[in-house]
Amino acid sequence: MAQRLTLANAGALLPYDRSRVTPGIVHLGIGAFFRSHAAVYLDSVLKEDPSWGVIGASLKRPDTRNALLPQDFLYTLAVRSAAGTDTRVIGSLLDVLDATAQRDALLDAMADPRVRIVSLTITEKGYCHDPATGKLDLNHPDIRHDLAHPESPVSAAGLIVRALELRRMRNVKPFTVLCCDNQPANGETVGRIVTAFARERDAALGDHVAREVSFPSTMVDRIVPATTDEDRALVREATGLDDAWPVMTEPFCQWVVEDRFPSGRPALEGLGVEMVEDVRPFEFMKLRMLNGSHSTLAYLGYLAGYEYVSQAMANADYRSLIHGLMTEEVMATLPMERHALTRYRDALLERFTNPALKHRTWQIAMDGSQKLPQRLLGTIRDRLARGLPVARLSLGVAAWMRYVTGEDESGNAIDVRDPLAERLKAIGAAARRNPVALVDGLLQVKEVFGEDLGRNAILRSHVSGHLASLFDHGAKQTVASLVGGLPKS
Ligand code: CS2
Repeated sequence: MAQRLTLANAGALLPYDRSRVTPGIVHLGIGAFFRSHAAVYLDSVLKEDPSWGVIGASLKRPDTRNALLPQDFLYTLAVRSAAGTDTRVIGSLLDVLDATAQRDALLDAMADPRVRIVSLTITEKGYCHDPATGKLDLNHPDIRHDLAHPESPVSAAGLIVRALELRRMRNVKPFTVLCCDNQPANGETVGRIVTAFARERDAALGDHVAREVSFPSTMVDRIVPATTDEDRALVREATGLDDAWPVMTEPFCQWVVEDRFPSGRPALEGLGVEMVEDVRPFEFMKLRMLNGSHSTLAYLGYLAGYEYVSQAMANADYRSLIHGLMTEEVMATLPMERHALTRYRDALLERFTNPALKHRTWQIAMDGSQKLPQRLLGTIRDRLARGLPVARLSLGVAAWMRYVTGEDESGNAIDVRDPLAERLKAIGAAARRNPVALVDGLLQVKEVFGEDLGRNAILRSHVSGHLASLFDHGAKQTVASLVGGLPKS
């Protein structure tokens, strides 16, 4: 039996004295992504400045706290590629709170004057908003709860506003809110949501948030598959220590951040973080190129029986579809120079192919109703407005529709995880594999398609054509026929 990873046996591997590290950031949504991304940059800052330790929080589940508490919140970062696996112990996490059981401790940490940033990776659905418009959903059960019980909030917006209120009462400057989720203009989006929530509570509090709190936007990028038991065994083998929750990732890592931190920030620029004035062009590029391709690969890949992204990419037709999707359909909607986009595309194709990364198509397929608007539909909207074709993008949308019916190509149930899953499945059941009925039903889901796309005849005709093929011939053949019939990109 290997020993458990702890400060006693691995603390010496850290380039700083962990006992001197103090909290500067509270992070909401302490999943594998944050632990492979921002927490790693912060780990590199601590030698110079130990005031930027992190207190993490899970909003819904105790599992991360339970896994990391016995190992002093240390964990292993395992970077994987065809060349092998590199491991590193990360010590920037000082504590993980389970918000369901430790809400007051979490609010205290967020109100602590030493804390100058509250960052978030709570996934798209954590914002309790309408994904098509980006506005706070006042009917969301968590928001209703938090408006009725503002002192014991359960949503991220409720926690942030309560903590800002406590700071205001105690004369402590507000923290900066740093959104690290894949949303368009993510700072602006979370700013809009948090401010709207504060205004619902109290006009003066709303004004305070609107005036005093900074919400810089960020673009975050690193592919992080969910950790498996096989990964745990691999890490044990590599390090000789037992780690209940290591994180597995790729060599690539990118963080672009708008430099608006009135309460201070860690010195990230020396670590490769790009500090910019406006993150929007980067955000669009990433959401449309990377995440748009990812979702397309996830639905078409899952339907074809590919468990991992790299397996779908090994199918030449799928690879050609994704190459064409980016080159012919996405790139023209982005403001960057063509050669920069071509390089970005080539790097993505290589990242998706990384065979050491076991990135499940099912994992990416999750929460499609929250992801589609910014990943595929914005691009489609832009192209339709300019009269440009959307053959490949609309196949991604059709594959999502086929997927959310909840039944795969062999008639087996698909475990569809999505806040709208029940509604989507019911629309699928009513349509009974009739492609036009299915498209018509799902285009009415306004949270996804908005008013405009729901009524768009061109999109409707493309998507129903693809769906007919997906039902009749399956995903592999549909992809093959589409790429076979289009000019090579
Ligand atoms: C993926 C992303 O799960 C998903 O939906 O598309 O998490 C993706 O891996 C990251 O955005 C990469 O930075």
